[in-house]
Amino acid sequence: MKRRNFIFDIFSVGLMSSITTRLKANNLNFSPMVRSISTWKTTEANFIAGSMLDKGIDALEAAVTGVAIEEENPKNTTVGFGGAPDRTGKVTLDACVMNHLGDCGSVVAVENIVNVAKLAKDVMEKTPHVMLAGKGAEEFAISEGYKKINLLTESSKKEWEKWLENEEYKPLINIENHDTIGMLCLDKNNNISGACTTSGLAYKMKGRVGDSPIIGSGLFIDNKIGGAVATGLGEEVVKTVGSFLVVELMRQGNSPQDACEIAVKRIVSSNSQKNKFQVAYIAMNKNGEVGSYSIEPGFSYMDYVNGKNKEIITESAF
Ligand code: SD4
Repeated sequence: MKRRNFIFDIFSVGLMSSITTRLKANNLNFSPMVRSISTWKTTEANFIAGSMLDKGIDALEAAVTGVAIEEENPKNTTVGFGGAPDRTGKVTLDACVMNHLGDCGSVVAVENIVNVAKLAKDVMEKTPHVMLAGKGAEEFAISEGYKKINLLTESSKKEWEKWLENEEYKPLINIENHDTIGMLCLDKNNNISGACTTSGLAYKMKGRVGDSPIIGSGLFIDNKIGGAVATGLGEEVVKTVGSFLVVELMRQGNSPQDACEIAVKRIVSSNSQKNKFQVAYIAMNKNGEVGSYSIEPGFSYMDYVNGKNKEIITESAF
């Protein structure tokens, strides 16, 4: 059975009507609009998440299932299986999740486990902690029944071996060549949750961790206001606690679009050189309005709303 059919089958009938009945019974007053947005051209991942939301599935479940598509995609060299390794040849993954209650979970520098966003959700739900790192995270995954898998594909290995010939590490990221997936979902209960998952920068130093698993940097949700996720050069996102900043800017009354622009310009104002690096944010507020902005051109995101899944090209500072 094809993966997509399989997922549709699991949702089967009935969920939506039971949610509607519950809402009517509780006399809740909100729009049942659903929306899912995700960084880069992550078409199928966003479609799966959006379809789940349409079926009445909870925002966090939708986000974690959606990003798993990229974690399992060997062609995406910035996420999960097939991710580019660090300079010692090890693929190490970072991920985090945050839900509408303000709960969060995160895993950093995890080896041999593919679905690290789900693992971050398990850390949140099944442990007394928020973050697990390295071997501890891997051992927790194994104890939860995750399979141990070598994440280095033949093609990523070949690329890395080519890189070893010069061992030239350029902290300048190729702005067209990274596909970390960060996703924000708004469900039928008007709750926002999000997930972010990455293998980080190709040929990073052993032990390097970027923004993606850091709550407030790679991802932040405040269910009263909205949520934001970041992609790009994590070091620069961390310096401004970027996703938290975007949400705080929305709290002050800015639209998601303006909030992303202000947060990007805060980074640009202390790094004036064009083509130095890429950082991009996507954001969504409680009304389901969305926005996005990047430093350099070339960034796009996926937007699922009203049953349609479209790629949106983002405006940039340069
Ligand atoms: C990191 N922010 O590890 C990630 C990289 C990224 O698309 O977004 N790549 O710094």
